[in-house]
Amino acid sequence: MYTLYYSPRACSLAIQVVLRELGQNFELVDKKDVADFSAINPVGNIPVLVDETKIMTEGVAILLYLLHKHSSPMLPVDPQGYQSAVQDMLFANATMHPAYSKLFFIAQNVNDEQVKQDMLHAASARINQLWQVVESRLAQNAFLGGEQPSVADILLCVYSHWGSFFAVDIVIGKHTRAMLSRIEAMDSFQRAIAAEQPHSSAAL
Ligand SMILES: N[C@@H](CCC(=O)N[C@@H](CS)C(=O)NCC(=O)O)C(=O)O
Repeated sequence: MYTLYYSPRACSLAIQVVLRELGQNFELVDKKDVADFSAINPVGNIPVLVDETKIMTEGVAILLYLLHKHSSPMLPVDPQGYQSAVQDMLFANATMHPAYSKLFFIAQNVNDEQVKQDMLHAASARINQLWQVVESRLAQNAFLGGEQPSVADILLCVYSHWGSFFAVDIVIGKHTRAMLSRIEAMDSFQRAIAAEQPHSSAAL
């Protein structure tokens, strides 16, 4: 039995989707309901996954742990397939996620409205450049990993919602929008979103 610490619609959503894809039971704990979250993760970030007594942080490390432990085809075992899957996960988690994180940082820390807007625009230009890279990858395949959803697609789908929190123009190409729609339609994704609602009675 796992415990997943999360915030609604944050990057922890991808961990929950993968837990569901792997058929695992888990308890969800909203970070805001924890009196002293720094005792769980001194960095202050979610996701945090607890497996029995083992406390795990950093999204990709958590995902790799789960995919290894439950022998998922979403993590190929052949060296080339493994490398590609991890590269795509890190593109999402270590390149796209930080690009979006800049929007949150600017919105929270820049007071001058014109400067804030200029910085948000610059940050969104970088995000759009990254979505173009995704778009060119998806010209041939339904998902980044091929014809089946990969963990990287799930991560990107979670991040793709964050642009709407800001007055920025995020441009996502048609192949990418089709991929994101397919991920959003997954039962695991829908159930994960429902379970994050306050006082949700959705079955975990
Ligand atoms: N490298 C970290 C980044 C995690 C991260 O930035 N999480 C954000 C939410 S998406 C966070 O916890 N922000 C602080 C907060 O929500 O209080 C990981 O992949 O786990």
